Amino acid sequence: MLSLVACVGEVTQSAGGSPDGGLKPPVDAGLKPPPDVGVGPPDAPGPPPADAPVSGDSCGPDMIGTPPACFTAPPVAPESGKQWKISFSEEFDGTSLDTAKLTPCFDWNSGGCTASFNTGREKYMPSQIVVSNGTAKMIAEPLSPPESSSACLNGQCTYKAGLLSTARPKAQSGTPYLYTFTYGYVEARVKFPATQGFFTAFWMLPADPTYQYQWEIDIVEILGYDPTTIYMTYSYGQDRSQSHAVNSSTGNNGKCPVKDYSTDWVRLGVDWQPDHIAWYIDGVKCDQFNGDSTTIVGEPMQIILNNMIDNEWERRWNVTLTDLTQVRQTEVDYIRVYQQQ
Ligand SMILES: [Ca+2]
Repeated sequence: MLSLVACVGEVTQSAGGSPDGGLKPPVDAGLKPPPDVGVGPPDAPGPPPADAPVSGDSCGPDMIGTPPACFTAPPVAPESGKQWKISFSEEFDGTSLDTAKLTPCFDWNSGGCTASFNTGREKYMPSQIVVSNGTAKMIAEPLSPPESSSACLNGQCTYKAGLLSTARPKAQSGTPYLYTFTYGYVEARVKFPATQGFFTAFWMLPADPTYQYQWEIDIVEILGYDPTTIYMTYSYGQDRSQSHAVNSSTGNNGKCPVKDYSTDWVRLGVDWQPDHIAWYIDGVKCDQFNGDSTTIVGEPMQIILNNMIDNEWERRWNVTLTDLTQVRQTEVDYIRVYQQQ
């Protein structure tokens, strides 16, 4: 289990039902812009080929939306009589973070933008999010001088890192969540760093200001030393005391391939519905947890994508940084939520 320590007060959260608890996001040094799988093309230069329709009213196969706003369809068909609709989409097409959609701070951000958890090395800072060329870069790099904090390893934050979430930008001021949803398919397309000590997490918690989280959906948790194992976990029940882990061990991704996912862009998604939660990597279904209203969370959730450095899980497994000067980034092409209507 993960211990989340807020900057303010000693709000301890168990953030992870994973067998080892580790929650945290990565950084990747990917330097080339990704082909964007989703949104339609920018202004088309020049006329279309003679045999192409001058104007289309359809996004084409395996896509949803209305041109030019076309998005890759979820890897699962909607229920009979329903359609997938985009409910949330951040494509990072601008030149800076759109703070109306995402905040670079944790939900539990009283006392500053950043609270860390798992007592890793990282302090989250807005400066560590860079948006350009259609992607967001979440940059993890040494923090100099270090800053004292009970939320960091040995009381000292020695790294600064990036986080993106749909949480409340300023919890103390009572600002609302930027976005929450109940049921749907959520997906991010990312490139994460395969470097020992860096950790990438894409996950969801209830949008509950009391912090009394009963549920947690870990879409993925990735330890940088092993880019082939993508941990997928659902925690539920009283205080998240019960869990369903897709992975039985390292080198196991349920029904999804075990391979180095850090070498290219990867689509990471979860389909959360009233009677099941299913995990997908690059559109391939890895596993499904079946349940009902007593075991499947039915309240609004927030989305979090973040990096950790030498978190508790990595320390326990002795897979921590080998070089305290390393700079890595996790790159994000988009974060989307689709819902059935
Ligand atoms: Ca993009």
